[in-house]
Amino acid sequence: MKKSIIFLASFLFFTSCKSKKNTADITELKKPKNILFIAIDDLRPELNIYGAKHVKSPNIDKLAKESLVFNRAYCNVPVCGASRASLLTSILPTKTRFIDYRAKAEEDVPNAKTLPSIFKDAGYTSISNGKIFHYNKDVQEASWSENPWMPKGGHRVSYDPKTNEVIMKSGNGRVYEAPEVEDNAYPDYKIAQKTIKDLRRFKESGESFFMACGFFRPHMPFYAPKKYWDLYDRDSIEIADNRHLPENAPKLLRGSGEFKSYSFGDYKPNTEAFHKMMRHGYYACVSYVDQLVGEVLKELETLGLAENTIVVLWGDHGWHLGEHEFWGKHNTLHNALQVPLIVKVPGKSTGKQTDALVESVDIYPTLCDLANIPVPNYIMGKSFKATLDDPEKSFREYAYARFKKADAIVTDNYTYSLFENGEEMLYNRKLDPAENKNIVADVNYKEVLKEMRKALKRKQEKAASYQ
Ligand SMILES: [Ca+2]
Repeated sequence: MKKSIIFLASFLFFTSCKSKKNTADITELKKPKNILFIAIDDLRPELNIYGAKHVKSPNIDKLAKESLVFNRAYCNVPVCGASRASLLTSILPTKTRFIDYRAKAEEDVPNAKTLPSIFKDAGYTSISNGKIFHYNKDVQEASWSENPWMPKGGHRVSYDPKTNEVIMKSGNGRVYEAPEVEDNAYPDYKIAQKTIKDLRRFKESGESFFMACGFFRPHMPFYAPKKYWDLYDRDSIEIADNRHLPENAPKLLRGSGEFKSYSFGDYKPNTEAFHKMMRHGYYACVSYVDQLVGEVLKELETLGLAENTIVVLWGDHGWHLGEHEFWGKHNTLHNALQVPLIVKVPGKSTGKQTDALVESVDIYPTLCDLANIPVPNYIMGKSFKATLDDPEKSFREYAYARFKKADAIVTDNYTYSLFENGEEMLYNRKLDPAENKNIVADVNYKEVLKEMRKALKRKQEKAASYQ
């Protein structure tokens, strides 16, 4: 009898301790977390953390050590404006919505609530520095607490080493530039500095923030201070080994023409020297932006804000760096669709990688989930918070993307595209990771093809569900 009373008393004691702990946990969860959303224009997942040891990005590497790195993240539209408008509204593209770089959320989905507007309504100060929406004024009033900030001249800033002056270009100019200047010669530096200034301001005021910081590079032109070019030895840069169209390529499969709007100086397009120069320039710009990302993250730590700030680093779409003799995005091959995605949730993520398949539209509901903010019921992404708790957990089976004349499905093993003229592409990426052979006509893949067509139809129906 006595024993059982002691047992009961101990039980009650431990139960009460446990429930007190739970209450503390819940209070902690309810505490608003800040968001730092870093968008890097045209950054493909060719980074040290993705096995590309030749790319020098020590600051992104450092962030990855405290984050969950997504090995299979995909954009929903492989072009700047549309990709961003889709992510920031968590609505998928259709034939008439989020078409190209000119896509604006306020025109394509005027009644949708943007991700920054959700946070703003929840009491956060929402800030846009640099390139977030493609057009600064897109959904400006609803989304941001202050007018979106852009450095003077936007990305059209060049440096003239002869006159020692920063010059604004009217056109796109030459595709590469490597002057002996300091980091502050280019607008991305100013975007980092403005973000740092805002972080200091919010530390002072104590307000919760949704801070979006969008860098221009490594989008063309490849302009970076010479010291970042000097991190790479051009002779040892490996160029694409598949400088040809895929076997059985559909007629409608095209590369991007964007690079042709630049001049190439002494280089002749698609020579070996051109391939090396383009890769060199791209890598130099990645390293330059990496340095600036590092400065922003360092400030976050110095201010003591890091432990209460969720950090997302995202590239808006993939990029062909000479594969198939293509330069840029603008198609539904894997290289144009896969994006880098790194999510740091203090106290949760610990430098792991996940093979869970996620789409850009999933970022919106995940951030809301982490901040305990309800989302509109029409959104098309879903929260991958459970994957942050357990990186082994699978998430989606199919990712969906579309660009102009093609819709696409990506799975762990396959990439499938259906063009508007009825042509199809199917690649077995386990056997053919570079997508060199379209196997759509191979009878051995009849069942796979059937599954892809069905998956695509379901995704199209989903995309059409928002009116
Ligand atoms: Ca872009």
